[in-house]
Amino acid sequence: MAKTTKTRESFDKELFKRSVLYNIKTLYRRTLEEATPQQIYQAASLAIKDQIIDQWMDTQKAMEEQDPKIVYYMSMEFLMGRAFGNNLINLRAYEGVGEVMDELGVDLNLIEDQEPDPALGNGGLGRLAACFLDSLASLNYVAYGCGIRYKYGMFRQEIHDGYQVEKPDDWLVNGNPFELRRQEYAKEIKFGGYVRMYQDENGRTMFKQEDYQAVRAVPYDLPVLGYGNGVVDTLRIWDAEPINNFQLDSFDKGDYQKAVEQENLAKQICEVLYPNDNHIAGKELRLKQQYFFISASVQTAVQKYLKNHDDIKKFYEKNVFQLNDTHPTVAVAELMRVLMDDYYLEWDEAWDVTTKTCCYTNHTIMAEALEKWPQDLFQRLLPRIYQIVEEINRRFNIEIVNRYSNDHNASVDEKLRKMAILYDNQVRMAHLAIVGSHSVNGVAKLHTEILEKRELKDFYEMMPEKFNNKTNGITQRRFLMHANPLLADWCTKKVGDGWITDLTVLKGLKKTAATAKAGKEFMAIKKKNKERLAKYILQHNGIQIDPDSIYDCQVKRLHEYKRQLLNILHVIYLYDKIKSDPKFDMPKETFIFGAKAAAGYRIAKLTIKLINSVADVVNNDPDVNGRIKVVFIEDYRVSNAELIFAAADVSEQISTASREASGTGNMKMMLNGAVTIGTMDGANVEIVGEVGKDNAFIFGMSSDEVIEHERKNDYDPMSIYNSDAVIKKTVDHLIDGTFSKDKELFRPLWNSLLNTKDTSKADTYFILKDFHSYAEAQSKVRKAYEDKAGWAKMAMLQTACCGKFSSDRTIEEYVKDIWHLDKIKI
Ligand code: 26W
Repeated sequence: MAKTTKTRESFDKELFKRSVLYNIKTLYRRTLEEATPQQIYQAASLAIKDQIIDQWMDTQKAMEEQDPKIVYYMSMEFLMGRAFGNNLINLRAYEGVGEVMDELGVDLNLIEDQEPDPALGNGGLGRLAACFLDSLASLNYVAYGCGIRYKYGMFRQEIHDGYQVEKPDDWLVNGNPFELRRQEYAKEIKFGGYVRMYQDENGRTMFKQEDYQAVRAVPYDLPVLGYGNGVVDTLRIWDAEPINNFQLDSFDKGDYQKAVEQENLAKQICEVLYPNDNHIAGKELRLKQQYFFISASVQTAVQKYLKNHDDIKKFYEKNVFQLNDTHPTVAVAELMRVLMDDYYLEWDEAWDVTTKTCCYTNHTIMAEALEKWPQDLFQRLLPRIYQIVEEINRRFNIEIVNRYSNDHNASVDEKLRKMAILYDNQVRMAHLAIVGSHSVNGVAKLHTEILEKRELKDFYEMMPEKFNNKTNGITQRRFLMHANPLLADWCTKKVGDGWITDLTVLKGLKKTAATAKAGKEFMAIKKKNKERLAKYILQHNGIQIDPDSIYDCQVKRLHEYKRQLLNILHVIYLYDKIKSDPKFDMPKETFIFGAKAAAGYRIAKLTIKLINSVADVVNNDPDVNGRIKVVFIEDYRVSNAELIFAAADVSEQISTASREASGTGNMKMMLNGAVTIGTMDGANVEIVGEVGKDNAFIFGMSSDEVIEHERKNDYDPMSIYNSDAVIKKTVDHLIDGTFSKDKELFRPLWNSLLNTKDTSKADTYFILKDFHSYAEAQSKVRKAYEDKAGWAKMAMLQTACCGKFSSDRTIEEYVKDIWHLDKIKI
């Protein structure tokens, strides 16, 4: 750790050391020698927090003086990952703290490992939110992340006999040293009851929710540090508490039942993150979670604004709400409610403010992820909000009628059917989000195109001005500086440290990439990172892998559309090749998987079992002779992801074209010098655009081809199976006992490819169709890897060309096109 993490001059090592020792003493009545690593971690965190608080207060002061516009990033998920190391990096104190720990005889890595991963998110959408906060603070913007303080985050995954077992993620057992409870900002949130209408003394019609159940929303603030700029933004996550503690006399008043109910409601709301990714469960509790954190956040934003502004009609000039997918969409109606019921705006005035404040990002086209709520449930839980949604819908329907009744090319009925917010006894959240926002964006060029041309075509035609693309990005501070300090230092040595705040600086490496010497250095670093991962895998999985083998990595949520099954079928195919031709020559290759499956997703869980079963057979077959190895890394999460990205040679991005909205793991691997094998899907398209098609291994159908097959409904995997002996043999290994004594065990996977009962449900993700093209791309990868110098050059080019994929670039685009924020000066 040399140049890159060089500590700022103002960091006072002696003061920090004293502070750690003092904290150990006052918190635990212990000396350093007596303290556990967890206690040292807590003590060191508090010492860091002390420094953060000063900057946090300075940021608040600057905000009050400069009155910049603020973005509220509203999201049910923030997959922050560990804060300790990241805070040290952004404080520019990582190296200094490392030295202090050395002097104390403490291993900094061991201390970092004491922190549980805050995993308040499922996958891509939640991690994107975390990268965005890092970039916002680093670029001097004032931002609030608004979310939920789940007691249990994403479950911990254990593998028992090859199967996923979910264990609760009790991330708060030892407390969270970085958080601040702000009970003075608590808000009341109301559910249920009915709406009473009456005239007030000024003759205004008023709407009042009565006979409701209430909970108290209490915010906890987490600091979000900008890199080296003294800015500290806030992630505000809400916890639920009972409104009034159990009062004995409520029993006498006949309120006993209600008191119990309210208490239970408060206990439930923030209990656990829904572990579904790209699939709705449609549970009432989830809608409660949504309204809970949105109502609290909207009330807060309005009150904060009115502290130093008097015209609520100009709220949008100083505030913008970004809705992270449809999950926070009740914000549209909640803001309307607050503006009308609490601040007496007329409908049109409130609507003007609301639509100018709200913006919506779509993150998926997967039909099963589209949020729709049963109308009666929505109405029962949120009676006033429902009234407002009804009125938004009524007015929007009139707009549709006005717009299309004289249009001979359009049928008004069809437009209403396709676009109404309330339809078929459902509340369609995406439609509410689009109608209530002034900006609708997709997360990669291809994805936005698909939204405009297909998924949201009618909306695009009616309001094209709202639509725009914002290709996702990732933060280089976490995914290069923290994840891969060796490579970070190497980059700094070659092109200076400007890349830390401007990733395009890395394009300076292109010249470097041409030299053999640089290639050797680059691959030597890769090797070190591969050894680090091998050590982790040996410790956690008990499997020995060879750091000289190709590390082929697919780490992401387990989902059929992401096609982990295609990957493992290809391994099975290679295994067959080796078995039938003992001399089959290939470079050693390790296939690394990491993935959590939603707890109720049967096929996904069975895929995990299959990967582990294939690993058992392949890894222990003497005929294989170490040529291929398969590893499933347990409990994939941000902290071990960092180790994997740094060590990857090959980045598997093999979703069925059109299905992966963007992907961000693809960018993290690229940044660390992994070469992509992938389909032309999501941001892969743009990755190829940057690195050039000769420096990526692209295969499979295009998104147009996929969509065309679906339209014509003419894909027949059975005919492929019957006419292609290789595919038949490979697929039949699922049911011939090769990987399980119970031949029926993997039958559901076989059926998912070749559903004989309902052919329209066979191989919906085109695995067999893309199989040969994938196998061929894999064989090209092996060939390319054998040319050591050529590979080194290609790997370096990945790092050199990934400037576009910094979340700093993404955030600047949001600011310029949508948010129009002001930078603050500290
Ligand atoms: C209601 C259940 C549910 C939960 C999560 C539905 C949908 C989601 C997310 C929108 C799924 C998600 O994380 N999507 C991913 O978003 C990333 C960030 O934009 C993209 O890079 C991924 O391609 C996309 O799958």
